[in-house]
Formats: sequence, C-alpha cells, structure tokens
Amino acid sequence: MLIKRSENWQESENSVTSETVYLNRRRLLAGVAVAGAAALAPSVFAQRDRVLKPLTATPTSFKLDESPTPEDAITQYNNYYEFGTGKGDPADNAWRLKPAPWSVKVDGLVDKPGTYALEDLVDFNALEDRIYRLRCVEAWSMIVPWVGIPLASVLKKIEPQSGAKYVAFETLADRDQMPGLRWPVLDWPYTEGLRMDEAMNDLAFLAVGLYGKELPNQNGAPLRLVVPWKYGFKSIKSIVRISLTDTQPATSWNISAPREYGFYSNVNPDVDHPRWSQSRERRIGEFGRRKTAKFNGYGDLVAGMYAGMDLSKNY
Ligand SMILES: Nc1nc2c(c(=O)[nH]1)N[C@H]1C(S)=C(S)[C@@H](COP(=O)(O)O)O[C@H]1N2
Ligand SMILES: [Mo]
Repeated sequence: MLIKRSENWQESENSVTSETVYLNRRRLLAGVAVAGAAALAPSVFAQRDRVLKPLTATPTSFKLDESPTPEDAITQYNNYYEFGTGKGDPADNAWRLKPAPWSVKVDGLVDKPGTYALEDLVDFNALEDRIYRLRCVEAWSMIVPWVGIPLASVLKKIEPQSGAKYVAFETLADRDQMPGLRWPVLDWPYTEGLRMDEAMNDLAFLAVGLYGKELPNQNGAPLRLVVPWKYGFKSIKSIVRISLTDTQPATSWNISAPREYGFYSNVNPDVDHPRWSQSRERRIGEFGRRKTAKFNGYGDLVAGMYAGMDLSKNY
C-alpha cells in the first residue's frame, strides 16, 4: 500500500506562505549564507557548483505575449519528488544528480532501439527557443523560456513501427543520487506517457535548457519532457528511457491516485480535481488569480486530437 502524501501537494495552494514570500525568504537565506561563509551549508555550495553551459537556440513561432517568470522562481520552486516533496527540496538536493554523461534507453516498437548517448538522440545544433505556459494541477502556473527540440524529431530518429500507439517515458531511479526514493510517495521510477498523436504534435517538446542555459538539475537535467496543454506532472524529468508501446502505459500519478490523476490530464477548467477547483490559477510571483484556459490556451493546436472524446471521463 502506498503512503499517500498528496497533502504536500496542496501545500502551495492552501499554505499561509505564498510562493512569493517563500521565494523572498529563500533569497534572503541565500544572502545570509553568502555573507557568513562559515554558516554556508554544503548543499548551497554544491548547488552553485554546476556551471550551466550556454546553449545556442533559434527563436520559433512559439512565443507568448506575457513576460517569462523570473529565473530564480523557475529554479527554486519545483516539483521533483525524487529529491523530496517540498517545493524547495529539489533546489537543495538535486546537486546529487549527475546529468553527464547521460544515456537514454530506447525500446519497444521501434526500428532503431538501443542505448543512445544524449548527444546522439538530441541534435544540439538544432535547438529551439520556446516560451511556454506551464500549468500545474495544484493551480499555479509559470511562463518558462525553454530550449530544446520537438519530441517528434527524436521519435523520427528512433523510427516507431506502425503498431506503436503510445510513448512511455521513465525517469532515472537511483537511490545514491535521489534521496527522495527512500519514501514510497510515488511508484518509482516516475513514469509518464503520451498517445502517439500527442507525442507527434508540434507543441510536444523535449527540453535540455531554460533561460538559454543547460537545465538546472532540479528542473529535470539533462532531458525533460514539456507538454504545455497538459498539467505539469506530465512533463517528466531526467528521462532515461523511451518505450514505444501498443497499449496505454501506466503513469506514476495515476497509479498513486487514479480518481485524481488520469492518463490524459489535459488542462481543463471545467473538470475540477476531486479536492479543488481547476477554474483559476495563480501565476507564480503574482497575487490574485487568473482564469484557467482550456488546454492551457493551446486549444487551437491540440483540441482536434480529442474530438469526440468525453474529457470529463478521459481526464
Ligand atoms: N521525474 C519527475 N518528473 C516530474 C515530477 C516529479 O516529481 N518527478 N513532478 C512533475 C510536476 S508535478 C510538475 S508541476 C513539474 C514541475 O516542473 P518544474 O519543477 O520544472 O516547474 O514537473 C513534473 N515532472
Ligand atoms: Mo505539478
């Protein structure tokens, strides 16, 4: 029996400390730590140790009118349960992750299976800039300037067979690097999946960077999925395996709470989470709430894939 820790998930929603106050407190603590070098925690050192390399990126049409969420909010307020369930845990603990060298196992219904070095799977000369809105199931959102490549370009490289109907993804699960694995909060390794047409959609993206630099570990280095019309948990981090299947893959959140998290998880203001409304969201760094848009505002690009489906049943 899994120990359900979903209360933690609601924390940002209901806690007295808004994420703005929280971030200010983290900044302040970091400042204090730097001022008094003796008090500097090892993790603060280690976290700053990793020099993020700049990436060359080409702008595309995927831009938004809204300004990006500040970099320190994107990198200090995270969900990455392999490093702990608190929003600050990933930034504190993910220095343990070794994102290079990195390889990805490709298997299932593909003509080019094998273990690929990251650089052989992702063409680092063809990186794009994409500014996407990310909407978390906990009702907060941010605007993230990603760097990466379309998922479709990686799928073409591994040559899916005609019987392939789904793509399954797996995160690294290494207890030496990921202290959160000691707790059975989720079914490890973290797994996610997409239907083939969703995976081939122009918006589905594999990120290797943000703000023009390599991904920080806490954001899913060195390779993470970004599916902007779906709730944040579909955007699986630190991917070590991509499998093509003919049956719908199991996903970690669905296994942990099937009534609350379905396979599709499209952003939908009309379908409430059983324990809270999905009609509004708080943009990180702002007070007050905005209305949540169906498919997170990307409906013109993705709604057609769900024509004829009852999205209150296929949530
Ligand atoms: N492996 C893994 N991927 C994950 C998660 C996780 O806990 N483990 N959390 C998900 C959730 S719930 C969200 S909202 C996003 C958060 O991404 P961010 O921390 O880069 O904002 O990552 C998703 N990907
Ligand atoms: Mo999330």
